[in-house]
Amino acid sequence: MVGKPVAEDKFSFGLWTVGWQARDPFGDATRPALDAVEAVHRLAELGAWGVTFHDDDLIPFGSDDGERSKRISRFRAALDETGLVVPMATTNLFTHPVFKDGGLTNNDRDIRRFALRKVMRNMDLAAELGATTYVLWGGREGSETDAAKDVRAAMDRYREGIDTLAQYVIDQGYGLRLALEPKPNEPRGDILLPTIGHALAFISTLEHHELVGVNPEVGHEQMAGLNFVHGIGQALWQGKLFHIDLNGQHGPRYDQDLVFGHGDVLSAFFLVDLLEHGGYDGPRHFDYKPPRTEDLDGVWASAEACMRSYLLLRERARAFRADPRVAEALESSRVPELSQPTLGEGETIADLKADRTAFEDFDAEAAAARGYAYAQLSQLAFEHLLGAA
Ligand SMILES: [Mn+2]
Repeated sequence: MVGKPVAEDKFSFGLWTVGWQARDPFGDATRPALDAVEAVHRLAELGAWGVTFHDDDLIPFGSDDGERSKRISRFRAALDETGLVVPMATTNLFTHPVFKDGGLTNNDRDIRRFALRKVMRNMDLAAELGATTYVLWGGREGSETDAAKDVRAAMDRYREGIDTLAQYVIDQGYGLRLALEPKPNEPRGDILLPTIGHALAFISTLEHHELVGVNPEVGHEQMAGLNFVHGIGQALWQGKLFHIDLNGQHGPRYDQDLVFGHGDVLSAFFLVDLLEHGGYDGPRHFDYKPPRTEDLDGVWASAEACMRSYLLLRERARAFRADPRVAEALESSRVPELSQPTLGEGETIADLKADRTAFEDFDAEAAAARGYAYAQLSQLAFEHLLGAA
């Protein structure tokens, strides 16, 4: 049985998740606006540890300085009262019509400069509130026609933008790392840096690449038909999993932002197993949308469901790892053997070429006949997931 979430679980939610009023391209809002202070209190009561925000979630676009400081003070007071932390913050470079062609890669130079300033201003607030990760989701960085965007120039500007922001963090002495969030499409027809792989390749070209990692979202990779667990595995391997957005998705279609686990549940099981046993100790951040059908009670039920789904999957993953039959099955599948280097210690290429057992005397037919026993291993995982093992 799993208990109530505790701070050590590091569950965090975006203000825009529980605060989503459920406006979609076809329909109006189905829920009233939710006050950020109320959100902080309710999340704390449910056992969340952290809250995250876009600048405009907290301070409406265009607010004057007085309004701005009033909103920040109220938010701060709610954090102090509840003990909730702000592990991450991000910028809204997509809602206002000025960003209809993007922020950092907009064809209009003055809009790119405005976007940089908007990010910097919210980085100041993020640092002030103790955040350690700054997410950049370039939802409007992209195009609907390939005639509109010189992708090579756009990548130059994207790099210039991220390099400038990383330099700003260094100059200000902020304890922030930047995390890029890939998404293949929606709202743009095609979005730049569409997958974890694209983002990792881009990051390797940055001046301050050590300060920049990724914030992958379950549904975003699954929209592209990709294996999220493999993407997270590679991000971890490259030391680039700075943050993660957990939610649910049913394969390639619009971005569903379902409750965590309420999509591809088998993938969610292996994801939690990887996060828990793969050395990730960052926030377990939920970036989902309470279904449009729900009233406010349903909003809180869905937030609770995200955390409970994670805890249930964590319990199942732990049972899977602790089961001696699983250890045996992993051995039968030679999973641990993959951790053994292919060349021996000190072995040279000449040694490999001289090793007749590696090639000339290698019995490919016999090796090809070996079964991997993955069917048995896979079923054990499935049974643990269902609590049947
Ligand atoms: Mn999403």
